[in-house]
Amino acid sequence: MALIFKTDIERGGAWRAAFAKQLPDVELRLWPEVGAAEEIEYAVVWQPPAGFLASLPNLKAVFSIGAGIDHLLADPELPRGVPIIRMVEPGLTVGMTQFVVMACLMLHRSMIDYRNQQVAHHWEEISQEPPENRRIGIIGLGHLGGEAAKALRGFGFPVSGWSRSRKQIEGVTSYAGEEELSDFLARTDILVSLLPLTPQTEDMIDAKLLSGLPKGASFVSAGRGRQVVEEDLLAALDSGQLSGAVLDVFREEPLPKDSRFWDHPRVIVLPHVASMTNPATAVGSIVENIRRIQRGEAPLHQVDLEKGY
Ligand code: NDP
Ligand code: OXD
Repeated sequence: MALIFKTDIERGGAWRAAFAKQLPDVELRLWPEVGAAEEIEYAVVWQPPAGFLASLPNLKAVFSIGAGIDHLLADPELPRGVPIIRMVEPGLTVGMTQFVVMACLMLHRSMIDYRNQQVAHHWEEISQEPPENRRIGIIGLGHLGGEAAKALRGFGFPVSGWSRSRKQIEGVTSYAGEEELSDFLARTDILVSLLPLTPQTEDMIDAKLLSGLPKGASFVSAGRGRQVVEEDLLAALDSGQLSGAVLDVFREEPLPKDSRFWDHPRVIVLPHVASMTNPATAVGSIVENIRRIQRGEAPLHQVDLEKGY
């Protein structure tokens, strides 16, 4: 029995060490050293080449190294009968909570204005709203969104979230479904996107959605770039409908050198680093699922291919 993993070269060593410790009975192979394809039962991958997974005839599960699985669905030959498991692991969750808290605090505490003042060598105090006047809304109140929401509550912000199904998170107002989207937007001063990329969420953050926010609201983009109509976002920033944005994901990555986002005075650009899977903590989640599969039990966090996440 073998497990193949495909990750960036720098982190390959960390993955191998963590697997060797926790999964001694399984032979580890680091892509592109595939060896005998029929021996591979598990694949742990990020952006595998199209057709690679289909070339493994005895695959029992595919583990995404990231929370998003759009990189797998992009493969037209993805074997549909094999369970796809998205990444849910403590390191990735903590990292995203930190990122969302950091971005919301930067927007709440006028850090974009202070950065611009620093560039201009300008010293001026900006009046500060208390947290209870800054309503934060998380679009995509799933695993990562829910944990971030709880942390934001701790700072005294009124927090709400929007998802397909209703959530019960103490102190967090849950809005669900298309019919509640406009009410959710109307009470949101900082919108945080943590949606997965699906046909329904692609291009969802457009001029119409942004115009549903109160004038001067701000935006944190940490889901996927293709959810955002970038021209509409720029227009909202130019007109003052949005007062600022912290952007971690883009339609094209790396962000092209000539993108207007780089020099926009109301924008902070980050190179898709909101959170990363930590091999040391992720391997435990993968091993737990392999053991479940070996016992004939259903794996945790299996992707629903109909829903696309
Ligand atoms: P989950 O599947 O736990 O959460 C997704 C949430 O989005 C769910 O609440 C779901 O609703 C909601 N949702 C999906 N489609 C719709 C829709 N059409 N309308 C309304 N709500 C919808 O995923 P995670 O929280 O683990 O991850 C979310 C995303 O974050 C990932 O898919 C990835 O794209 C992104 N990500 C980005 C990172 C970065 O570094 N920038 C790092 C990690 C993740 P419901 O609960 O009702 O099903
Ligand atoms: C993820 C990511 O989906 O890093 O985990 O974007």
